Amino acid sequence: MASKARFTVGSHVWVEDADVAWIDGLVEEVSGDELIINCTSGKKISANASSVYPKDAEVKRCGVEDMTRLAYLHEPGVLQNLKSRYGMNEIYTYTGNILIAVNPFQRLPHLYNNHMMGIYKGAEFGELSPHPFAIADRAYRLMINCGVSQAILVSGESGAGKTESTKMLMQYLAFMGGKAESGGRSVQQQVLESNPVLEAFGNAKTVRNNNSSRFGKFVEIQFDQNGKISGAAIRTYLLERSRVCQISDPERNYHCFYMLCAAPPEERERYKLGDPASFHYLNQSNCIKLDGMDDSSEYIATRRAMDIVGISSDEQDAIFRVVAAILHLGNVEFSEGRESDSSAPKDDKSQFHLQTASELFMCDEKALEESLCKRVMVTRGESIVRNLDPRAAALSRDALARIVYSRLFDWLVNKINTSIGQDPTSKLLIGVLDIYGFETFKTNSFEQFCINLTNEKLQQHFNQHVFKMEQEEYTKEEIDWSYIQFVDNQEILDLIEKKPGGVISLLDETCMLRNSTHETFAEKLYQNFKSNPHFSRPKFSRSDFTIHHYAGHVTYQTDLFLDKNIDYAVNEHQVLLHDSRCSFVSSLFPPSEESAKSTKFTSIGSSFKQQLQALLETLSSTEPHYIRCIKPNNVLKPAIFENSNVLQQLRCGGVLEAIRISCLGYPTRRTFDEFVDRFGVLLPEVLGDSYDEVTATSMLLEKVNLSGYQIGKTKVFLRAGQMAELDARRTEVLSCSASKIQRKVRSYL
Ligand code: AD9
Ligand code: MG
Repeated sequence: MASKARFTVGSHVWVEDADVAWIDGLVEEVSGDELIINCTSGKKISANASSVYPKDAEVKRCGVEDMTRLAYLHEPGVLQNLKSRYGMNEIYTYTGNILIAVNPFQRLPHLYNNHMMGIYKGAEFGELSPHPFAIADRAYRLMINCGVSQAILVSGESGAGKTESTKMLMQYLAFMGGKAESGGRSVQQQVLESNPVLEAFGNAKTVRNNNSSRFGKFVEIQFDQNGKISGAAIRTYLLERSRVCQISDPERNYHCFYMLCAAPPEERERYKLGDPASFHYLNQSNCIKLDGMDDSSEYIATRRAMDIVGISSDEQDAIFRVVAAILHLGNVEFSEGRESDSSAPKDDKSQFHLQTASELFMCDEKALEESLCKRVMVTRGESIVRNLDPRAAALSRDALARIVYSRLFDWLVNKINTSIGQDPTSKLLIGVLDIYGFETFKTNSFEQFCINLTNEKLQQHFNQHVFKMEQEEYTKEEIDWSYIQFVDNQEILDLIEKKPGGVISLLDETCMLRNSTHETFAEKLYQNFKSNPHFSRPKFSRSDFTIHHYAGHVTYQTDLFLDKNIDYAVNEHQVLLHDSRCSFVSSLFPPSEESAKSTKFTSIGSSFKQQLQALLETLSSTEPHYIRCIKPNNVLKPAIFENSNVLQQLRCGGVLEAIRISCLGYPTRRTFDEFVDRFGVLLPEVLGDSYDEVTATSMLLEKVNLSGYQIGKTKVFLRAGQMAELDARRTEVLSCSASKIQRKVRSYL
């Protein structure tokens, strides 16, 4: 967004500042392109006009509800608007049809009660303050009136408020589409109660969010012809498996583990559970308790939610038995066995936990031990049993814990889906997507790679849509828009997912080759993408690679890419649990064709890519709506708004890109009325009744010698910078007449 504005002495401006991103002030001197700016903070800054933006001196302190109402649609203007609104607890703002939600980090219950839902019901979009209910209402109405399926895409970084917003959307849709049923479990209730169940098993405390969803989710709510909810389907994406066995301080494992340790005494006894800090999978971090979360009441609430979504009490018992078994499994340690390079449970304590785990899994204790400490290798039709050393046995134990947990999670999702039921006749649906935002950390691994691929794809979808909406507005106003260039990130997507030849394909190829390492993988990437402008090899690195994503450059560490991409249940584990006397456990490990060959490889990257493809296909058949969640600070506290942090998120969420696309066209739109009101001083004769609004507007624009603008049917459309040009003229005229008046006053004195 290059600044094209003309500045004069007295112009209100924004100028870049290293500390707070943008700082406002008045132009004091102009010499060519160099400006001296007297900032409101007291600083005097000299800056080139190209890094200075005009500031709308007339904008109200409370800001505007829709960014497109800003006279200047640029970074500092957008930021200032969000900030002043946030200061007044106005956490929602529109940018056209996009809702920006800034996390308040405090409960604002008056915003979300039934009374509020009633107010938003059927209200014209834009008539009431920006709100997720307004987005849900518009989606619902469009679906009913136009018979088109809708999708609401919620995005933002971890802790920004996606899941909270998603829950509000679902609450509103249940309110609109609920059937008045007496007794029993209504579909809408089941849909709502699926949230606490999935959160218990899929959410955890992280450094970024005390209730972080460790999976992506797309909830598809189906409606019948009368607009009533008739079914629902939940799709989940990439649960973070590593957390089950490995956590770092001060994070926690999945909530369900702590809940179960705080269950009523008889249940704890049944599962031989005690202090959570006595379990290896939980005590790797010092954080056991969470402020504001009572694990024992959460346990009861989760059980109740499970009842509602249709999980029988037998099934619930089996689920928690498996959760407990995983905790015990984690406490089995290994030491050197009798034979060299073999392993065995380290001591009585480990033996006890092994035995308890086998009881809870309802499998044979000896078989469990063998599945952890031995591997069967099949070479040329012959099976050879190989011992695992203590380190390898511990890895095998963790692999078992991870696969059981991820199968358990998938089971829950499937169960909820079958229990709520699908409506095969439904042609109308509203999908709500709550999926991880763009991530870039100090070290970025396979998870960040998949997450950023998701965002790259959603960004493409977003750009296409924003572009389309712009076009529609121009068509409606019957103005010419043909020269807007479309920006696309297809090349980055090709780099990642093209088959063959993209990063994922090359990763799969490497995984299938014997003796390959992350270094051979990295080498392959370097060779293939030497001249790709979206790829680079960091200096001095032997195995890292950098992708130039739309939201910035991210360097990935390949070390664990191969391991993390390979998805299979070790044959010994598969056989062991399939043979469990508990039908629930056995059903988590159905026999599969692959299980015969011990390590048949399926690629997580490729299957994730396919899942994303399917998601985008669904999305493309819907009318999308966007909510961009913003986390205003990293200390998770109310009333702190960090400029640079917010800007970075606006960039990653594509908000600035949307604004950029809009700036390529006609970012400023004013009804003729408003326009003549503001700029009438430039040509006072248009202020009377002699001219109609359209003529008055055209006369004003001619007077200032602007070109390239468009006169629509109800509005005037200005190119970027033209509003500033008009304002500069206005400032001149006003200050000129002010000094004339002063001179007159002085002459009277
Ligand atoms: V993550 O990617 O799953 O780690 P989310 O989902 O974006 O993340 P979440 O919705 O869980 O974030 O919000 C984080 C916390 O912010 C919540 O636990 C609330 O304490 C807080 N929050 C978010 N939105 C609101 C709100 N509208 N009102 C009050 C909120 N508190
Ligand atoms: Mg979440």
